[in-house]
Amino acid sequence: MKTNIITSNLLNNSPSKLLILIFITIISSPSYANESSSHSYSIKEMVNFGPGDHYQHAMNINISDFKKVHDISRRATDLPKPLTRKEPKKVTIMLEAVEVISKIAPNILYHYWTFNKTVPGPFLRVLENDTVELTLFNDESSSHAHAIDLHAVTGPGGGKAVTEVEPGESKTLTFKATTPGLYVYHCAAGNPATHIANGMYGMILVEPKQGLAKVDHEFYIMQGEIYTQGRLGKAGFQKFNSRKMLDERPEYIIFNGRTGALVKEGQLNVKVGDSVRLFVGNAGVSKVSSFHIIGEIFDQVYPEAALSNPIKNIQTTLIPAGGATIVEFKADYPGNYVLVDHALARVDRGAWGILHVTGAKNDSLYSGDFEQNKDSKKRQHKSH
Ligand SMILES: [Cu+2]
Repeated sequence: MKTNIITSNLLNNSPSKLLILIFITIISSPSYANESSSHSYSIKEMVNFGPGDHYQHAMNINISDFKKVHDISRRATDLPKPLTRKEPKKVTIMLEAVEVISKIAPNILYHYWTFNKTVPGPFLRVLENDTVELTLFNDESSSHAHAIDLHAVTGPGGGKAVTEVEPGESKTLTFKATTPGLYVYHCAAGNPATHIANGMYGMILVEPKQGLAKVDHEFYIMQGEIYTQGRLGKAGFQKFNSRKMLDERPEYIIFNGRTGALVKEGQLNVKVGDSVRLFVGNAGVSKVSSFHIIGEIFDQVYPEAALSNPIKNIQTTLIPAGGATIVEFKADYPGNYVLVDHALARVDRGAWGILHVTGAKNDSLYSGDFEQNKDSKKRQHKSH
């Protein structure tokens, strides 16, 4: 590693820096795949060509300095009702940047950075042409400055340029919500990727003047990634690993902040015959999501959450990193339907949830012997 430091210093003035760096990386690349060698390199040796130093975020924090949050996830049902007014007005929004300790999974703790102590942050809902006055306060206990970039904003940094706040400070952004759609917002202070990976994201819906069609249920879902020092499932407090983030290798890919957030008490409950609308965002910070519900066809999808051109009868829809989609369908048959990113190995990293449908069966739509199917599975397992 010493050679690596010396050579890196020499390289700073060399025109062929990049080529030599690639060579050095190949011959001396530390392996984080092996847990025991994860400290074989100094994180500060990592090169950075962008604004904000990602490696400065692998810090030693004192867990007791931060608030504890029992459940980091924001419920999928936790969003404002459709707006009833038709005229734009001035809307005031307060958001708090708060760093907390909470659980990725039982026994796995993480230092989350949040808007309002949940992941995702609050679902914001305004009307086309509203003037939004958004104040961001950064809690005194924060280890970093924070800021907000809303994709619904036209202007420098999407709001970041006027909202970067040190711990204990607050600042206000005023913007006009000119364009209907569903937009991601996220922290953009320092090294934005790090702030997003740590949980600072949410969505804002700018409703069109005429509103959206009435449905029986609306839900709020956001996919995110967590880059922990320990491998998937490793218990205890897990530090952020910026090297894994640079390599785009998250250990956890999750819906609504943690594993299991949309399961059991967090599941989406509807009845046969109900119309359903999902607002689904992808915080990234690296992966594109292939959003799908197993056993359901989306009647209508607003690709990339633009409200202009919905398309019909879609199986799986793409959600870019830092993008969103709106899907609508009717629940036709009772049972459990699994929400996934159809890059299906990600299910094992946490990217799944349950849509639970109750009501009468319709044999003409679907039939078979559920019980017998279970038995035959058991037999198969025995024979192995
Ligand atoms: Cu931040």
